[in-house]
Amino acid sequence: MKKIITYGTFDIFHSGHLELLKRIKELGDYVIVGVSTDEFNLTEKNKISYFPYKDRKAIIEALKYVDLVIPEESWEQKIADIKKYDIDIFVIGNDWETKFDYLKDYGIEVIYLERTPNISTSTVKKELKYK
Ligand code: C2G
Repeated sequence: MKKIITYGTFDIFHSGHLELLKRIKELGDYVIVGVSTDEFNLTEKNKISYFPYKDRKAIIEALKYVDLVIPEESWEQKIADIKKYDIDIFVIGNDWETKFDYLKDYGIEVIYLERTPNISTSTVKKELKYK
């Protein structure tokens, strides 16, 4: 069974997120998503999500492409997660191209998938005039 992991905030869930998770599922059998906690967003990504962690988690858990959701609480947890969940592939959008190449040192594949063009949470927020 090929196990895949990815991480993200997934705030104001949109088709770009869905397309990513759909393509991730096509790469393997079991998909784990680390959803960034509100604390991690604030302290490490300097962003406040519109929806709180529990709601963002519930949406991702409901997707047929996702098998397990875990909290993303630190940048460093990826290595422990790869070992804990016996991960084969790490996948993320190519806005992160090269940033996670170091994970190859832990015997896994690292794949960057093309971001879906013309949609982003920040644009949605701007268009809805959300500060
Ligand atoms: N994404 C995409 N296409 C878009 C928007 C987002 O493919 N139009 C992808 C991103 O590349 C990412 C995932 O959807 O792989 C989640 O996006 P974000 O919630 O913005 O995640 P981010 O803030 O980049 O957090 O440790 C990794 C970080 O937690 C990633």
